Amino acid sequence: FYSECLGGSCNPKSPDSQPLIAGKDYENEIQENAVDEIQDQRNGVSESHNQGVPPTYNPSRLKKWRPAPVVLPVAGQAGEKGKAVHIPANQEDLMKEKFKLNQFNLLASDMISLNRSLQDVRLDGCKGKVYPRLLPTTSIVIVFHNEAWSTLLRTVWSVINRSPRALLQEIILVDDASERDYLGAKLENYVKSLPVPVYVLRTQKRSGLIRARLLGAEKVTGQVITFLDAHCECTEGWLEPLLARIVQNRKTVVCPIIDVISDETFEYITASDMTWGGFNWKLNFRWYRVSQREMDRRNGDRTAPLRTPTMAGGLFSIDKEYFYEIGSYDEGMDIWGGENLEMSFRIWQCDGVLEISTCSHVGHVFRGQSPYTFPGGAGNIVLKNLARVAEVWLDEYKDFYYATNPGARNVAVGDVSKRKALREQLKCKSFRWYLENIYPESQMPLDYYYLGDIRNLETRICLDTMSRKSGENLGMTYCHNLGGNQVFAYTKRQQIMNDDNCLDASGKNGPVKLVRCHGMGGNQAWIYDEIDKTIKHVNTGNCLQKPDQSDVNLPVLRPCTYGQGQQWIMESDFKW
Ligand code: LR7
Ligand code: MN
Repeated sequence: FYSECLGGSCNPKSPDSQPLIAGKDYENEIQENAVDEIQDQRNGVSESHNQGVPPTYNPSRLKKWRPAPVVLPVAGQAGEKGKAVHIPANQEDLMKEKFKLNQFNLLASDMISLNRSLQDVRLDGCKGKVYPRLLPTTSIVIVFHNEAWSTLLRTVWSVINRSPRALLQEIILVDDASERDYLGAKLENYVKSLPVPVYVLRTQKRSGLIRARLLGAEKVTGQVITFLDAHCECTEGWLEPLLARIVQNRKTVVCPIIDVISDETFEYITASDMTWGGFNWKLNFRWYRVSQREMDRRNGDRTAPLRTPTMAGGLFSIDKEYFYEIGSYDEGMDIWGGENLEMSFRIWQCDGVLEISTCSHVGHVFRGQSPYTFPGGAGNIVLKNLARVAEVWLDEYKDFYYATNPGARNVAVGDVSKRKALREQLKCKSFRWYLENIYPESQMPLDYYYLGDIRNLETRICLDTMSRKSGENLGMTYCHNLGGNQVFAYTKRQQIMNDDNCLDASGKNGPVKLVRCHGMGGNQAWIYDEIDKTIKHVNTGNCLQKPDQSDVNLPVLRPCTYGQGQQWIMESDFKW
């Protein structure tokens, strides 16, 4: 069932062969009473996002499965059970040298078995869950550019080792014009020896992960497409909960919890189940704490699937037909970035559901820096991809994107007419609807009076975040009219915010800090008086005032005098 080690690439101490699944392979078995089973599965499923009955699978296409066997640790082998690997001092130079190749500790990765064991990191409540006996098959699509051998093949082996065999249709590797020899013939030969069908496709030229995934998706013969990055490790029971959600509603797109594989030690570190995906004004994907609203919707059950406003993008399962129905990916996006938000907004706005299954855990090597080139420049490519997202999906809220990313106004977004037509054709809802219904906790304010710079009447200088982080002081500098750090929204909830930070004061005389917006008023509530032009802090009753002589860049809070030093202009004529 499992093949021998090949090509010298498997460590003799940790055989690349795993114990066989005893008994029968259910691969080709189709249940005759499948219809009844599906009906059973649907009972108790009342939480359709859509009105009425959720669209479900054609039951005759589902397969009976049994869990994959547990991968046992190998004594004496580095990194087993997900433990950290420490490099001896005398190999530190080599380690540093190798780190540069992929921006992770390649020396450590190469010491770990391709089949390393991991802990069962699931919540206890997950371990006892019973999933439908019939589930769809899935094809795994993994795209890569210059990926390391050990991380790529460990991803592949972790899929093979921890997926029910009957559900694993095939693994499709898409090489996006890598320049490393071992990813050529050696890889093709190696995969031939694997116990499941694994194919290697190649883009003709560097295409970026979005178009590479589209190429891979075209070849999928399973019913569900599961995308993974090329440096992942799937844990026990990762697949079943993903597929089970899709069976209940084929318009559900499901992500696992993405655990952290340390880029320094390759330690497997469990991520929080209380985190979901959001985004800031710059349209950077960000992890935020799950809202109380969503916890309540799940009746506090942390093992229940979590509705997430956005996804990280690399790891998810989607019904293949639905993938195309809903517009696959935007082919106009290059290299890296933005496609995850594009897909998240599209799913929610066009009547789908995006979830994190908190019972499914897959590790991913998070790294500090990208190891590869971005032909055309990383900044421009990402700005362009995100501008396409903003143009097609954000409606009037695209102003926030352009306001905080002055550079984005100068990039050529290309032709977005096809994507706009898709949005029309699918009769998708507005971004406002999304903010109101799916993401009320968003950092983009639903209603606001003003978006622009805030200028002191006396000194004519502008409030400025100075690129400071949450918890640091608000600053001021000369007005540059470009937005960015000088753009603020005055919201209906009385916040004055830049991106996800709000002006916040806790003492009578300040200082005024930038603090992550909490949306609860308190120290973050301000009243702008259009006649007096004062910005009054609600809690202290004091007014925002130009900086004292002592620190010319630090606005202060003082008793209101209504003088010019306390008057602020919220007027600008930027063209976002
Ligand atoms: O030109 C390229 N061609 C490729 O094939 C550039 C990249 N790639 C491959 C690359 O080899 C890798 O397998 O694409 C995959 C993703 O690139 P990474 O791993 O360098 O980037 P990342 O992990 O930061 O990517 C995250 O954001 C991307 C935005 O475009 C994608 O959505 C990735 O899939 C996504 N990864 C995850 O969601 C894992 C969790 C990270 C987070 C948060
Ligand atoms: Mn990645």
